[in-house]
Amino acid sequence: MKKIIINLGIITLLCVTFLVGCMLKTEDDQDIATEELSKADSYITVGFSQLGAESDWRSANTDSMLGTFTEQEGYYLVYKNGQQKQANQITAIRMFIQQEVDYIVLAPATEDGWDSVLGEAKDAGIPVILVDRRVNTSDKTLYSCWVGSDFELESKKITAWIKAYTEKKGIDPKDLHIVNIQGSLGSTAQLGRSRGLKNAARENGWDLMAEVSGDFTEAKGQEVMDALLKRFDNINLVYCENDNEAIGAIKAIENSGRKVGSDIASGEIMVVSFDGVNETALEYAREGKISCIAECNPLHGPRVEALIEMLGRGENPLKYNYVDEKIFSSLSVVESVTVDENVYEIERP
Ligand code: GYE
Repeated sequence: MKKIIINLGIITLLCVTFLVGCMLKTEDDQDIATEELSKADSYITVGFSQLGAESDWRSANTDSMLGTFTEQEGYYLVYKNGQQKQANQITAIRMFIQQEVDYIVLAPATEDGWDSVLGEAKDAGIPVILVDRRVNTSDKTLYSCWVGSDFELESKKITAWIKAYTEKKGIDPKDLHIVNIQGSLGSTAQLGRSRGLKNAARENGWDLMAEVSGDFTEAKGQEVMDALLKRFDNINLVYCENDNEAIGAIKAIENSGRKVGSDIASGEIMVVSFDGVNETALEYAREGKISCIAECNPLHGPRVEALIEMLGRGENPLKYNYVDEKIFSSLSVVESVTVDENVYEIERP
Protein backbone atom coordinates (compact mmCIF):
# COMPACT_ATOMS: atom_id res chain seq x y z
CA MET A 1 0.00 0.00 0.00
CA LYS A 2 2.79 2.35 1.07
CA LYS A 3 4.60 1.56 -2.20
CA ILE A 4 1.46 2.37 -4.25
CA ILE A 5 1.10 5.71 -2.47
CA ILE A 6 4.78 6.54 -3.11
CA ASN A 7 4.40 5.56 -6.77
CA LEU A 8 1.26 7.67 -7.10
CA GLY A 9 3.18 10.56 -5.53
CA ILE A 10 6.01 10.16 -8.03
CA ILE A 11 3.56 9.97 -10.96
CA THR A 12 1.74 13.10 -9.74
CA LEU A 13 5.06 14.90 -9.38
CA LEU A 14 6.10 13.89 -12.91
CA CYS A 15 2.73 15.05 -14.31
CA VAL A 16 2.99 18.41 -12.56
CA THR A 17 6.59 18.87 -13.77
CA PHE A 18 5.49 18.00 -17.30
CA LEU A 19 2.52 20.39 -17.19
CA VAL A 20 4.61 23.24 -15.80
CA GLY A 21 7.18 22.54 -18.52
CA CYS A 22 4.46 22.74 -21.18
CA MET A 23 3.08 25.95 -19.74
CA LEU A 24 6.46 27.63 -19.81
CA LYS A 25 7.09 26.52 -23.36
CA THR A 26 3.69 27.69 -24.60
CA GLU A 27 4.19 31.19 -23.14
CA ASP A 28 4.75 34.13 -25.44
CA ASP A 29 7.97 33.72 -27.44
CA GLN A 30 9.68 36.56 -25.67
CA ASP A 31 8.85 35.22 -22.23
CA ILE A 32 11.74 33.51 -20.55
CA ALA A 33 11.46 30.53 -18.24
CA THR A 34 12.59 31.12 -14.68
CA GLU A 35 15.46 28.64 -14.71
CA GLU A 36 16.98 30.22 -17.82
CA LEU A 37 17.51 33.40 -15.87
CA SER A 38 20.47 31.86 -14.08
CA LYS A 39 22.29 32.05 -17.41
CA ALA A 40 21.84 35.78 -17.20
CA ASP A 41 24.29 36.31 -14.35
CA SER A 42 26.60 38.52 -16.37
CA TYR A 43 23.75 40.68 -17.67
CA ILE A 44 21.68 43.45 -16.14
CA THR A 45 18.33 41.71 -15.77
CA VAL A 46 15.17 43.70 -16.40
CA GLY A 47 11.63 42.44 -15.88
CA PHE A 48 9.24 44.39 -18.10
CA SER A 49 5.52 44.16 -17.45
CA GLN A 50 3.80 45.63 -20.49
CA LEU A 51 0.07 46.22 -20.06
CA GLY A 52 -1.14 44.76 -23.35
CA ALA A 53 -1.14 45.00 -27.14
CA GLU A 54 -4.26 47.09 -27.67
CA SER A 55 -2.97 49.70 -30.14
CA ASP A 56 -0.27 50.62 -32.64
CA TRP A 57 1.15 52.96 -30.03
CA ARG A 58 1.53 49.99 -27.69
CA SER A 59 3.23 47.83 -30.35
CA ALA A 60 5.70 50.62 -31.11
CA ASN A 61 6.34 51.00 -27.38
CA THR A 62 6.96 47.25 -26.92
CA ASP A 63 9.29 47.20 -29.96
CA SER A 64 11.23 50.13 -28.52
CA MET A 65 11.72 48.29 -25.23
CA LEU A 66 12.62 44.94 -26.85
CA GLY A 67 14.99 46.69 -29.24
CA THR A 68 16.77 48.52 -26.41
CA PHE A 69 17.20 45.85 -23.76
CA THR A 70 19.11 43.36 -25.87
CA GLU A 71 21.82 40.90 -24.90
CA GLN A 72 24.26 42.75 -27.20
CA GLU A 73 23.70 45.81 -25.03
CA GLY A 74 24.30 43.79 -21.86
CA TYR A 75 20.69 43.25 -20.79
CA TYR A 76 18.63 40.18 -20.11
CA LEU A 77 15.01 41.20 -20.59
CA VAL A 78 12.10 39.20 -19.21
CA TYR A 79 9.05 40.49 -21.09
CA LYS A 80 5.48 39.85 -19.97
CA ASN A 81 2.34 40.99 -21.80
CA GLY A 82 -0.40 41.66 -19.23
CA GLN A 83 -3.25 41.30 -21.80
CA GLN A 84 -4.90 44.46 -20.40
CA LYS A 85 -5.40 42.84 -17.00
CA GLN A 86 -3.90 44.25 -13.84
CA ALA A 87 -4.01 40.81 -12.18
CA ASN A 88 -1.66 39.47 -14.88
CA GLN A 89 0.70 42.37 -14.32
CA ILE A 90 0.75 41.75 -10.58
CA THR A 91 1.57 38.08 -11.20
CA ALA A 92 4.38 39.11 -13.56
CA ILE A 93 5.88 41.47 -10.99
CA ARG A 94 5.78 38.74 -8.32
CA MET A 95 7.58 36.44 -10.76
CA PHE A 96 10.24 39.11 -11.41
CA ILE A 97 10.74 39.44 -7.65
CA GLN A 98 11.21 35.66 -7.32
CA GLN A 99 13.67 35.73 -10.19
CA GLU A 100 15.59 38.49 -8.39
CA VAL A 101 15.82 40.71 -11.46
CA ASP A 102 17.92 43.87 -11.11
CA TYR A 103 15.15 46.26 -12.23
CA ILE A 104 11.41 46.08 -12.76
CA VAL A 105 9.86 48.23 -15.47
CA LEU A 106 6.09 48.59 -15.26
CA ALA A 107 3.72 50.06 -17.83
CA PRO A 108 0.58 49.93 -15.67
CA ALA A 109 -2.86 49.40 -17.21
CA THR A 110 -4.66 51.56 -14.67
CA GLU A 111 -3.56 53.81 -11.81
CA ASP A 112 -5.09 52.23 -8.70
CA GLY A 113 -4.29 49.02 -6.83
CA TRP A 114 -0.49 48.79 -6.97
CA ASP A 115 0.47 49.43 -3.33
CA SER A 116 0.93 45.82 -2.17
CA VAL A 117 2.90 44.45 -5.07
CA LEU A 118 5.13 47.54 -5.33
CA GLY A 119 5.68 47.24 -1.57
CA GLU A 120 6.87 43.68 -2.16
CA ALA A 121 9.32 44.89 -4.82
CA LYS A 122 10.59 47.57 -2.46
CA ASP A 123 11.06 45.05 0.36
CA ALA A 124 13.05 42.89 -2.07
CA GLY A 125 15.25 45.92 -2.85
CA ILE A 126 14.35 45.97 -6.57
CA PRO A 127 13.95 49.46 -8.07
CA VAL A 128 10.74 49.96 -10.08
CA ILE A 129 10.65 52.28 -13.08
CA LEU A 130 7.25 53.30 -14.38
CA VAL A 131 6.85 53.87 -18.09
CA ASP A 132 3.99 55.53 -20.01
CA ARG A 133 1.09 55.53 -17.53
CA ARG A 134 1.35 56.15 -13.81
CA VAL A 135 0.25 54.55 -10.54
CA ASN A 136 -1.71 56.13 -7.76
CA THR A 137 0.06 55.12 -4.55
CA SER A 138 -0.01 56.87 -1.20
CA ASP A 139 3.74 56.22 -0.86
CA LYS A 140 5.72 57.68 -3.76
CA THR A 141 8.89 55.85 -2.69
CA LEU A 142 7.31 52.61 -3.98
CA TYR A 143 8.76 53.49 -7.39
CA SER A 144 12.03 55.17 -8.35
CA CYS A 145 10.83 57.29 -11.25
CA TRP A 146 8.49 57.58 -14.20
CA VAL A 147 8.90 58.48 -17.87
CA GLY A 148 6.03 59.27 -20.23
CA SER A 149 3.77 61.91 -21.71
CA ASP A 150 1.84 64.77 -20.21
CA PHE A 151 -1.58 63.54 -21.31
CA GLU A 152 -3.47 66.59 -20.13
CA LEU A 153 -1.07 68.85 -22.02
CA GLU A 154 -1.73 66.80 -25.18
CA SER A 155 -5.41 67.45 -24.62
CA LYS A 156 -4.90 71.15 -23.94
CA LYS A 157 -3.07 71.44 -27.26
CA ILE A 158 -5.80 69.71 -29.24
CA THR A 159 -8.62 71.64 -27.55
CA ALA A 160 -6.73 74.92 -28.14
CA TRP A 161 -6.58 73.91 -31.81
CA ILE A 162 -10.35 73.18 -31.88
CA LYS A 163 -11.05 76.56 -30.27
CA ALA A 164 -8.81 78.46 -32.70
CA TYR A 165 -10.15 76.56 -35.73
CA THR A 166 -13.83 76.99 -34.90
CA GLU A 167 -13.33 80.68 -34.06
CA LYS A 168 -11.65 81.26 -37.42
CA LYS A 169 -14.53 79.46 -39.15
CA GLY A 170 -17.13 81.50 -37.26
CA ILE A 171 -18.70 78.48 -35.56
CA ASP A 172 -20.63 79.37 -32.43
CA PRO A 173 -19.23 77.40 -29.43
CA LYS A 174 -22.76 76.27 -28.51
CA ASP A 175 -23.06 74.66 -31.94
CA LEU A 176 -20.15 72.34 -31.30
CA HIS A 177 -21.76 68.99 -30.39
CA ILE A 178 -19.02 66.70 -29.16
CA VAL A 179 -18.76 63.04 -28.22
CA ASN A 180 -15.68 61.69 -26.49
CA ILE A 181 -14.58 58.14 -27.24
CA GLN A 182 -12.46 57.63 -24.17
CA GLY A 183 -9.51 55.32 -23.67
CA SER A 184 -9.42 52.49 -21.12
CA LEU A 185 -11.10 53.90 -18.04
CA GLY A 186 -8.84 54.63 -15.10
CA SER A 187 -5.65 54.76 -17.17
CA THR A 188 -3.50 57.88 -16.92
CA ALA A 189 -3.86 58.56 -20.66
CA GLN A 190 -7.66 58.43 -20.42
CA LEU A 191 -7.84 60.49 -17.25
CA GLY A 192 -5.64 63.30 -18.60
CA ARG A 193 -7.23 63.41 -22.06
CA SER A 194 -10.80 63.31 -20.69
CA ARG A 195 -10.04 65.97 -18.08
CA GLY A 196 -8.57 68.29 -20.72
CA LEU A 197 -11.68 68.04 -22.91
CA LYS A 198 -14.10 68.45 -20.02
CA ASN A 199 -12.34 71.61 -18.84
CA ALA A 200 -12.16 73.05 -22.35
CA ALA A 201 -15.85 72.29 -22.98
CA ARG A 202 -16.80 74.06 -19.76
CA GLU A 203 -14.54 77.07 -20.41
CA ASN A 204 -15.61 77.51 -24.04
CA GLY A 205 -19.29 76.61 -23.74
CA TRP A 206 -19.05 73.57 -26.04
CA ASP A 207 -21.78 70.94 -25.93
CA LEU A 208 -20.04 67.78 -24.66
CA MET A 209 -22.89 65.29 -25.14
CA ALA A 210 -21.37 61.94 -24.16
CA GLU A 211 -18.23 60.20 -22.93
CA VAL A 212 -17.99 56.47 -23.66
CA SER A 213 -14.94 54.22 -23.49
CA GLY A 214 -13.60 52.67 -26.68
CA ASP A 215 -10.81 50.92 -24.75
CA PHE A 216 -8.15 52.32 -27.10
CA THR A 217 -9.06 49.77 -29.79
CA GLU A 218 -10.33 50.13 -33.34
CA ALA A 219 -13.10 47.53 -32.91
CA LYS A 220 -14.49 49.16 -29.78
CA GLY A 221 -14.12 52.63 -31.32
CA GLN A 222 -16.29 51.55 -34.24
CA GLU A 223 -18.86 49.84 -32.02
CA VAL A 224 -19.17 52.81 -29.68
CA MET A 225 -19.39 55.34 -32.54
CA ASP A 226 -22.05 53.27 -34.21
CA ALA A 227 -24.17 53.45 -31.06
CA LEU A 228 -23.51 57.18 -30.57
CA LEU A 229 -24.66 57.94 -34.12
CA LYS A 230 -27.93 56.17 -33.35
CA ARG A 231 -28.31 58.06 -30.08
CA PHE A 232 -27.56 61.59 -31.36
CA ASP A 233 -28.29 63.09 -34.76
CA ASN A 234 -26.30 66.30 -34.24
CA ILE A 235 -22.75 65.07 -33.54
CA ASN A 236 -20.26 67.29 -35.39
CA LEU A 237 -17.04 66.57 -33.51
CA VAL A 238 -15.64 63.22 -32.35
CA TYR A 239 -12.78 63.40 -29.89
CA CYS A 240 -11.03 60.03 -29.93
CA GLU A 241 -8.50 59.35 -27.19
CA ASN A 242 -6.27 57.44 -29.61
CA ASP A 243 -5.83 56.89 -33.34
CA ASN A 244 -7.06 53.30 -33.36
CA GLU A 245 -10.38 54.42 -31.95
CA ALA A 246 -10.46 57.18 -34.59
CA ILE A 247 -10.00 54.66 -37.39
CA GLY A 248 -12.91 52.63 -35.97
CA ALA A 249 -15.07 55.74 -35.51
CA ILE A 250 -14.42 56.83 -39.11
CA LYS A 251 -15.59 53.41 -40.34
CA ALA A 252 -18.82 53.78 -38.33
CA ILE A 253 -19.42 57.33 -39.60
CA GLU A 254 -18.82 56.37 -43.23
CA ASN A 255 -20.99 53.23 -42.89
CA SER A 256 -23.81 55.46 -41.66
CA GLY A 257 -23.59 57.50 -44.85
CA ARG A 258 -22.10 60.59 -43.17
CA LYS A 259 -18.87 62.26 -44.20
CA VAL A 260 -15.83 62.89 -42.03
CA GLY A 261 -13.96 66.16 -42.44
CA SER A 262 -13.42 69.65 -41.12
CA ASP A 263 -16.32 71.35 -42.92
CA ILE A 264 -18.68 71.23 -39.96
CA ALA A 265 -20.94 73.94 -41.41
CA SER A 266 -21.71 71.70 -44.40
CA GLY A 267 -22.54 68.71 -42.22
CA GLU A 268 -19.19 66.94 -42.05
CA ILE A 269 -18.19 65.27 -38.78
CA MET A 270 -14.80 66.38 -37.53
CA VAL A 271 -12.53 63.73 -35.98
CA VAL A 272 -9.53 64.56 -33.79
CA SER A 273 -7.27 62.09 -32.01
CA PHE A 274 -4.03 61.27 -30.23
CA ASP A 275 -0.80 59.32 -30.96
CA GLY A 276 0.36 59.89 -34.56
CA VAL A 277 1.96 56.44 -34.73
CA ASN A 278 -0.40 54.38 -36.92
CA GLU A 279 0.32 54.86 -40.66
CA THR A 280 -3.36 54.75 -41.64
CA ALA A 281 -4.17 57.45 -39.10
CA LEU A 282 -1.35 59.64 -40.43
CA GLU A 283 -2.62 59.07 -43.96
CA TYR A 284 -6.14 60.04 -42.79
CA ALA A 285 -4.66 63.18 -41.27
CA ARG A 286 -3.00 64.02 -44.61
CA GLU A 287 -6.32 63.45 -46.44
CA GLY A 288 -8.23 65.51 -43.87
CA LYS A 289 -10.32 62.63 -42.51
CA ILE A 290 -8.67 63.26 -39.15
CA SER A 291 -8.45 67.02 -38.66
CA CYS A 292 -5.86 67.17 -35.91
CA ILE A 293 -3.65 64.70 -34.01
CA ALA A 294 -1.82 65.43 -30.77
CA GLU A 295 1.36 63.37 -30.87
CA CYS A 296 2.04 60.82 -28.17
CA ASN A 297 5.57 59.45 -28.43
CA PRO A 298 5.97 55.71 -27.67
CA LEU A 299 9.75 55.34 -28.08
CA HIS A 300 10.54 54.99 -24.41
CA GLY A 301 13.13 52.16 -24.57
CA PRO A 302 16.24 54.43 -24.67
CA ARG A 303 14.67 56.74 -22.07
CA VAL A 304 14.13 53.87 -19.64
CA GLU A 305 17.67 52.68 -20.34
CA ALA A 306 19.05 56.13 -19.47
CA LEU A 307 17.16 56.00 -16.15
CA ILE A 308 18.49 52.51 -15.39
CA GLU A 309 22.03 53.67 -16.13
CA MET A 310 21.61 56.60 -13.72
CA LEU A 311 20.24 54.34 -10.99
CA GLY A 312 23.12 51.92 -11.67
CA ARG A 313 25.62 54.74 -11.07
CA GLY A 314 23.90 55.49 -7.78
CA GLU A 315 22.44 58.76 -9.10
CA ASN A 316 18.94 60.02 -8.42
CA PRO A 317 17.03 60.65 -11.63
CA LEU A 318 14.14 63.12 -11.68
CA LYS A 319 11.01 61.51 -10.31
CA TYR A 320 8.85 62.52 -13.31
CA ASN A 321 10.36 62.67 -16.78
CA TYR A 322 8.21 64.18 -19.53
CA VAL A 323 8.60 63.71 -23.25
CA ASP A 324 8.33 66.61 -25.74
CA GLU A 325 5.54 66.15 -28.24
CA LYS A 326 4.12 67.82 -31.34
CA ILE A 327 0.72 68.52 -32.83
CA PHE A 328 -0.24 67.70 -36.42
CA SER A 329 -2.86 68.96 -38.84
CA SER A 330 -2.95 69.33 -42.61
CA LEU A 331 -5.26 72.35 -42.27
CA SER A 332 -3.33 75.58 -42.45
CA VAL A 333 -6.04 77.78 -40.91
CA VAL A 334 -4.42 77.53 -37.48
CA GLU A 335 -0.66 78.02 -37.50
CA SER A 336 0.13 77.54 -33.83
CA VAL A 337 -1.48 77.09 -30.43
CA THR A 338 -0.33 78.49 -27.12
CA VAL A 339 -0.73 76.39 -23.98
CA ASP A 340 0.58 77.44 -20.56
CA GLU A 341 2.60 80.17 -22.27
CA ASN A 342 4.32 77.72 -24.61
CA VAL A 343 3.83 78.06 -28.35
CA TYR A 344 3.39 74.87 -30.41
CA GLU A 345 3.64 75.22 -34.19
CA ILE A 346 1.11 73.05 -36.01
CA GLU A 347 3.14 70.56 -38.04
CA ARG A 348 2.11 68.71 -41.20
CA PRO A 349 1.38 65.00 -40.58
O1 GYE B 1 -2.21 56.75 -26.48
C1 GYE B 1 -2.94 54.50 -26.69
C2 GYE B 1 -2.53 53.30 -25.94
O2 GYE B 1 -0.97 55.02 -22.56
C3 GYE B 1 -0.11 56.64 -24.03
O3 GYE B 1 -2.33 53.77 -24.63
C4 GYE B 1 -0.72 55.31 -23.89
C5 GYE B 1 -2.00 55.12 -24.68
C6 GYE B 1 -1.91 55.45 -26.16
O4 GYE B 1 -3.31 52.23 -26.08
O5 GYE B 1 -2.90 54.32 -28.07
